[in-house]
This record gives sequence, C-alpha cells and structure tokens, in this order.
Amino acid sequence: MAIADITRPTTSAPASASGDLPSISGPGMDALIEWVGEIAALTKPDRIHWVSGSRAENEALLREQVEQGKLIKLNPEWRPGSYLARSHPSDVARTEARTFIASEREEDAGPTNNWVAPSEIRATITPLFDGSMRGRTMYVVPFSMGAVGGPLSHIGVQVTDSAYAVTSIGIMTRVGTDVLREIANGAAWVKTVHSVGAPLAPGEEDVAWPCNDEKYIVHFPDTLEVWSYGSGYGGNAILAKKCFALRIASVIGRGEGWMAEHMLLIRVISPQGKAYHIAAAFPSACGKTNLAMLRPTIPGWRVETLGDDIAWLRPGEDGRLWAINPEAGFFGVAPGTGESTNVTAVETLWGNTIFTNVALRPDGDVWWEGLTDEPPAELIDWEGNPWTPASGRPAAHPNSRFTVRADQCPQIADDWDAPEGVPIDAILFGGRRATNVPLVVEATDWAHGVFLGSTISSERTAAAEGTVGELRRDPFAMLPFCGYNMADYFGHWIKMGQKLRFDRAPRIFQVNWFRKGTDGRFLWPGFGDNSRVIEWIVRRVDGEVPAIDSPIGRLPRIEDLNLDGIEVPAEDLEELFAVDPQSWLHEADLTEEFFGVFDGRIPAPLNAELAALRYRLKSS
Ligand code: GTP
Ligand code: SPV
Ligand code: MN
Repeated sequence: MAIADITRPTTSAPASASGDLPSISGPGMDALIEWVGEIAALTKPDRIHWVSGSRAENEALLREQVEQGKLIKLNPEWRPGSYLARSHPSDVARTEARTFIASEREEDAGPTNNWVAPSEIRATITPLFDGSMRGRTMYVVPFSMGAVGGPLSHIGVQVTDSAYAVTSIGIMTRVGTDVLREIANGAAWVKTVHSVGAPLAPGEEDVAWPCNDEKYIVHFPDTLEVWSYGSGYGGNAILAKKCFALRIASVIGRGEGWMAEHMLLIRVISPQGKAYHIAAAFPSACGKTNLAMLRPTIPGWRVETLGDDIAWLRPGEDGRLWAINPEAGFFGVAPGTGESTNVTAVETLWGNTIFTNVALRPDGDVWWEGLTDEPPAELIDWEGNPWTPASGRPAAHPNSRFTVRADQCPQIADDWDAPEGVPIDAILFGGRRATNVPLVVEATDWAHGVFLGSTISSERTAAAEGTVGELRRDPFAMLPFCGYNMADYFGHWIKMGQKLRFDRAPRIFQVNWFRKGTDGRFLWPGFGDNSRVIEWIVRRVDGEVPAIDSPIGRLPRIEDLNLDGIEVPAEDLEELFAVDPQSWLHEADLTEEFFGVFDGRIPAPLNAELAALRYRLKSS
C-alpha cells in the first residue's frame, strides 16, 4: 500500500456511537450533570458526548479522526488497529514552565512549583475557556484509576474537546458506564477540564492537531480540580496521568496517609520460584518502561510487569507497604525501544496502538530511532516530510510515544489489576548520572533511603521542554509532579516509614544505569543485564550476601554480582562503583544549597542525614 492511500483524508462524519447521557440515576449523578452543564455553558461546544467506553464508540472515534486527517491508519497487515498522530511541532512534550499549582497559600505549593493564587489564575483562564470549544464536541469521560471500586482506587471525570485525548484516555485508564454508576452512588471524583484552545468559526476547517500557543496546566489542590488549556500532548492532555494520578493524588495521599509516586512496579521471580515486588522511581525518559518490561539475561529469573509509570502505595495492616498501578496502559517513549533493548515493548506494540510523532514507513508501518539498527532507506518523518538516513535529523521526535493497553504486554502479571495491589520488598531510586553515582547503593535504613530519594539529580531528557543533558535535582523523580511543598512531601515519606513495621518495610536502593567512562560510553550494558543488579538487590532483601559499607551507603562486593555471560572490563567495574570523597563532598554542598531553597522546612532527619554523610566522607 502506498503512503498516499492510507493518509488521504475523506469527508468528515460524526462519530456514530450515540454519546447520549446514559440513564443512570443516583444522588451523585445530579452534581455531575450540573458540573458538565456549567463547563458547557462556559466553553460553548456544539455538542456534548457522554463517553460510554464501548468498543463501537472507540472505533467510531478513531474512524472519525482518520476521516478528519487527525490520525493516519497504519497498514493493518503490519500493525492492525493502529494509528499515527502527528502533533503540531510546538506541542511535543509536557510544558513544565506552563504548569501551575494554585493552592490558597503559596507555601503549600513550595519553591519547586510554579505557584499562582487561585483567584488570580481563574481570572486569567476563565476568559480563555470562554467559548474555547466552539465548533467542537465536548466529550465527558468518566474514568477510574485502579480497578473500579477498589480500596486504593480513585475516580475522575475529564471533559475535553480532543477526540485524540478521549481515545488515549480509553487506553490509559478504565473508562465507562460502571464508573458513572460509582459516581451516581456517591463516590468522590476529581474534576478535570481540558481544551486544546482552538475554537472553530462556522465553516472553518479544522487542522490535524489543534492547539494554542498559550498554554496553562493548572491544578487546584484545595478543590481537587485540574484545568488544562492549549496543549493536546501527553501529560498535558491525558489529565488522569500526571495531573491527577500524581499532582492531585499526592495531595489526597498526604491527607489520607498514602503515597502517589512516579514509579514502575514489577514482580521478580527467582529460579526457586520466590516472588519479590519492586517499585522504582526514575525521572522521565530514564528507564522505567524498560525496567518494567525487563527480560533477565541471567538464567532462571523472570520478571512480570505490573506498571511502568505511576504507583499508589499504602501501608497495610500487616505493616507492609502495598502498591497498585492506577493506570491501565503504557504511554511509552518510542526512540530507543527495539529488539535489542526492550523486546517485550516491541511485542506489546503488535497492534491496537496509537503512535504519536514517530516516522511512517512506505509500507504503512512505523519506525523510530533504535527500533532497528539500520534505518529504512526512506521514511516520512514525524513532521510529515520525506526523510532518508542522509537527512541529518531524527526521523521520530525524541519524545515520540506509543499508547497501548497494559494487558497487551506479553509478560504482564495475571493479577496486575488486583484491587488490593502487591506488597513491596524493595524501592529503587535512580537517575541519569554520567559521573559519581555508583551502579547500585543500598540505604542503611528508611531515613537514609528517604535522604537518597530527596537528593536524586538527573540529566534532563526530551520528555519535557528544557535543555537536554542539563543536570537538575529531581527528588524521587517527582520534581515536576508533586502537588504540594516538596519539603512536606519528604516529611510525608519519613512518616510513612513510621507506619511500616521496621522488619517489613521495603529496603531502599539507589541505582544508576547511565554512568559513563572518560571516553563517553556507558560503563554498564544496561537493559536486560540490569537483572544482575536486581538479583543482588533481592539477595540483600533475603540477607544472603554481605555488603561493603561506604560513606554514601552499602555497595556490593564485586564477587557477589552475577557477571556470567557478559564482559565488563575490570577497570570499568571499578569505575562503576568508585566513590570519590571530594566529588561527594561537592555533591553534599549542592544538596545543602538545594535544601536551603525550602526555607528551613526540610525535615530534621534529612538534615541529620546530610551532616552524617559529610562526617563519613571527611573521615573516610
Ligand atoms: P517516561 O515515560 O518519560 O516516564 O520514561 P521512562 O522512565 O519510562 O523511560 P524509558 O524506559 O522509556 O527509557 C527512556 C530511554 O532510556 C530510552 O531511550 C531507553 O532506551 C533508555 N534506557 C532505558 N534503560 C536503559 C539502560 O539500562 N541503559 C541505557 N543506556 N539506556 C536505557
Ligand atoms: C513523563 O514525562 O514522565 C511521562 C510522559 O510519562 S507524560 O505523560 O507526558 O508526562
Ligand atoms: Mn513518566
């Protein structure tokens, strides 16, 4: 099939699935209908469509987007049920500078968030939303994070004028009438409003990716609301994800005694058949999806996927920390995902996938850097222009993504959506650090682990706007996602530890797959070989191996690392675990500077950890 055949838009027709208000009644329904009416009165859409989550509705929405030239249907021979979206070149990642926390009090947002007074921002955005959906359909999407009705689950409703967002939310969350029934029965829900900010005048033709140069992603933690304007991309538009499941949920969790974290979730199974559960927080585009889908290169070990981006964790009555993945799909980074790095992801993407900003092959399939070693001879790049390997620019955008249901993953755990979740044995914190941070370090106790989490820094990636490669603090990988003062968030972590039984609390580790040699290459093979580090971690959890005390934490003895079948030169291994006291004293100075930003609000146990670190470094 030629490219022209699958990209040609035809005339538009409305989605056929009814979109009528379902006949569900109950005390909670009236409040929802009233709120939808208020938003419609403000945004003035041509139509309101209540999303039922049915298959027929989803197919109609996809078909309509193809007819409007907003999605390209991929060749079903290679990629059944799959589509390509190309965003506007100005709307390709989360916009942190346009993301706001509008708490009543500035100190509740804290120095790392963009704070704005609720009354002020409402005065700014209300005129923008006024009439912003003219000429468009307003979709009402009820969704559940976590199994519908589960003890750790929460409900939200997103209204949006983007069909692309609706089909994405349908993959990423549980959408449907059973959620409405929960709302009707009185369940609490979070209000999220999304407009791409591109009203259509009568007769005006739509563009492939409507958006607005002016963007506002605003969170109201005191009233549990999100208002997002101007962007159609990722976390800016799928409000269930970062806006709700992290920023708003972190605030709810602070009040209710649980934690919303930027973490993947896996079950590791040893050759003896013993299962361990690990949660790991790495910043955006630093390897969560890859570790979530790990295929161990060491014989006998297996990993089952539970989640790849967000975990909600709650101390259980048994003194353990229990976790669920509140999402139902993966919104993963495409570049770098290939047979040699993440074959599980490649298999997950066999069909029923929405790709955004990847390249299109002449045969109607997709491609991105790293999918295969050799690029195809010709492509259409993410902006729709002809591309060859000689073009001298990437064919896929560095933050191009796939959106696919979790249950398509060949190694998803059978019980991945169990409402009660899984008990966590180990928590990992990581980042992208070319220098200083060893391959793995174990915290001496919970407070030291919280200190490690609070001091994580990482080189910036293309997942958000900003300078790629620049080192920045990203505590707990939550810098862009914490809905309240991060110093209080550190304190919440300390308190959560006190709720756990000391002998049942997860052990905490810091990892770094990205340390580089002086020649600029990665010292550690990474990907499937990260299972070797996981094996050591699990053996530490079981108390099977001793560790070496260092000023920054406990390091493995090299002889305890399973290196069978890989060649890592001895000098590289040494470099991977080198702890240079001078560089670390400098890191400690930077940590003091970072803590200083919080105006004395850093919890005392973390200041004590910093002092103890310096003492150990100076006396080592
Ligand atoms: P978000 O979805 O933005 O939160 O990203 P993520 O944390 O899920 O990152 P992901 O797993 O998608 O990886 C991002 C990039 O890091 C990809 O290009 C990967 O190929 C690369 N990467 C992941 N794991 C490793 C590793 O162990 N070693 C190296 N060198 N690169 C890795
Ligand atoms: C991230 O940036 O951490 C993501 C992508 O997972 S987005 O949903 O756009 O935030
Ligand atoms: Mn993420």
